[in-house]
Amino acid sequence: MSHATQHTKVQAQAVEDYLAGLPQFHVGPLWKFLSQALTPEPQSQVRPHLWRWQELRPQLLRSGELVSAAEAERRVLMLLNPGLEGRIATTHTLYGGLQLILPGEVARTHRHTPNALRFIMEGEGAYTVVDGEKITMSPGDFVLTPNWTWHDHGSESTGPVVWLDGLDIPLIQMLEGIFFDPYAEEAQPLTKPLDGSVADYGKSGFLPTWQRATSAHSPLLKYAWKDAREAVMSLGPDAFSPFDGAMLEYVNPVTGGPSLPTMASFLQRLQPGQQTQAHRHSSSAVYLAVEGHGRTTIAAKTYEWSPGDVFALPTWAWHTHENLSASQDAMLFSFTDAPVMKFLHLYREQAM
Ligand code: GTQ
Repeated sequence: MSHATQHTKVQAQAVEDYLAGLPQFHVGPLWKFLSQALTPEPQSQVRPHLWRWQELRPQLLRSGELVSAAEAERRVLMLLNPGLEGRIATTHTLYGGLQLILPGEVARTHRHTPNALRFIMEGEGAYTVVDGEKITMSPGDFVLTPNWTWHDHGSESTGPVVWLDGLDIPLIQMLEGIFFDPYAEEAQPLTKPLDGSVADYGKSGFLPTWQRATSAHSPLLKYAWKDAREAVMSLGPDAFSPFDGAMLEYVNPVTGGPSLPTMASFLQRLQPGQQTQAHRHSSSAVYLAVEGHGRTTIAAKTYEWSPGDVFALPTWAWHTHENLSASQDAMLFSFTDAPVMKFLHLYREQAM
């Protein structure tokens, strides 16, 4: 063995011993981890995944036979991303769940720091109360429960009511910003007019002059399906995106910004036969198929959807949408974490 080789071996052993001794000081060598920490682009643990309505609806209804809303507080099947085992997460920042409320039930009043949104999937006659305002819910309605607002849900329906919950739980957990408060009573008092925020802020193009809310979230707490659908149907060709089709954001009518500070929500229409061009962005999303039949290709894998199916889009993943019907429009609702990324100057978008 040459002197040089022996020196190298001694040196290598010294480095190994040195590294083995570091953990006791709670330090680590960046030079061993730099390339895995600072990757050229995001390396998402989130997996694209589609949850089938046909499979989940029976599971949800079964939960209604086994667990009451009173026992559960919220009777929800969480949509758990297969790449994020052990976490309450649909993407790394967003949570989606299917909530069921049965006739006569009340899901008791509470508040929490995560923001919530709801998109009604099935059933008439349920309501939610947000800070004293009772809000009626019909299929397709989009409803907000902003950060720290008191909310309870109830049903005056004769059948099951189901909606998609969207919350920023994983993001707020990561930020260690979770606070939760139960209300002293099951239901909170109704202190405001029924659907009052819709009366005040729900007519596009008009705002009250006397009172103009300046909160971080939209003062409009419900966006009715009829209005949203009409708006997306009447969009002119100049407003179509080659990447998203005819797409509208549910905005805060006062600021034009996202309806919630952490989540942006959208309704998009794909015309019969339409296939969008591939793009990717540094925001993750949860989609709900609302109408029609189509497929979305995410990172070269295809997910075929029909109404009620939900799918997760990881950040920075190439994707295209296709309407598989030659005669019917397809409609997708979605919510994303783009407002957070934009606020932090981390938002990027790329066309293929
Ligand atoms: O309806 O308040 O899916 O607090 C998760 C947590 C729904 C709700 C969820 C919640 C709610």
